[in-house]
Amino acid sequence: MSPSHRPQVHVRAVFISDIHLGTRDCRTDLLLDFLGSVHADELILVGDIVDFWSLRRSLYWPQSHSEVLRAILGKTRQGTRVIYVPGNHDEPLRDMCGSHFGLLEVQREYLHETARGRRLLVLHGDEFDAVVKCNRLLAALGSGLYDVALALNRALNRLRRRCGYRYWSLASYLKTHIGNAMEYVHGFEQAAAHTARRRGLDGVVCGHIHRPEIVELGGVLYCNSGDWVDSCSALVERRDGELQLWHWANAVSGDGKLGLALGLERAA
Ligand SMILES: [Mn+2]
Repeated sequence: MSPSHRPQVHVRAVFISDIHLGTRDCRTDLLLDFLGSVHADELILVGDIVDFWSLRRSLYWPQSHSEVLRAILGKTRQGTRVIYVPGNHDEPLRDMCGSHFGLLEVQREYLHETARGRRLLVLHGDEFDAVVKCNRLLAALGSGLYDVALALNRALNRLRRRCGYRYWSLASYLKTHIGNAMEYVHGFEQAAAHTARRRGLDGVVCGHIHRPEIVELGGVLYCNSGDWVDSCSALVERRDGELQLWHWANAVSGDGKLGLALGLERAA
């Protein structure tokens, strides 16, 4: 069935980040499937949607990347309010913060209130890099390794797909199994939670580190919507105000699709 003719799950809000359109790593197939399956009152783009850095190095823009932008803009025609919070890879758009284009608006950061009255600060998260990456050498080493891991991941998954196995992320495996990467993640989460706490809010929603999460940290909620390179995840607020992480690679591989459609999946 084409996405436009499929019944959609209706949710209150969808947060997605780190799509990285303009790179080869972006999983547009899964993202288009997700966007076609979900109707949200609000769609909040939490940065690194278009990767201007990568586009500046080399122009890579297949048809499917235009289709993603069209699907997002198409949401506004279905009455979805779209809020675009640019990240560091789509930094040029930060000049447009405060602009409105019909139901699409660009914001430097955004305050989202859930149906249960939780007030969440939404920002991409590169704001915390200065705090977290005090060791510049480690940061440089880390991003170099990350590129190698992504390339390996791509090759491995091509092979796995050909052999009929389901998508598996080497990058996220490495990130949870390397001590320094975990230290970075921990530092990032603490910095984000601290910011929400200091502003007297109930929580924070970010992207940037490509690591989906919902966790309570020192009295505030830390949420990360993940990415569409590895984890292919979205943070979703259901109509009853419950926040969940939806992992779309698992959902389409067959073992979670029905549960997602019925809204029966457990909270993350
Ligand atoms: Mn980023």
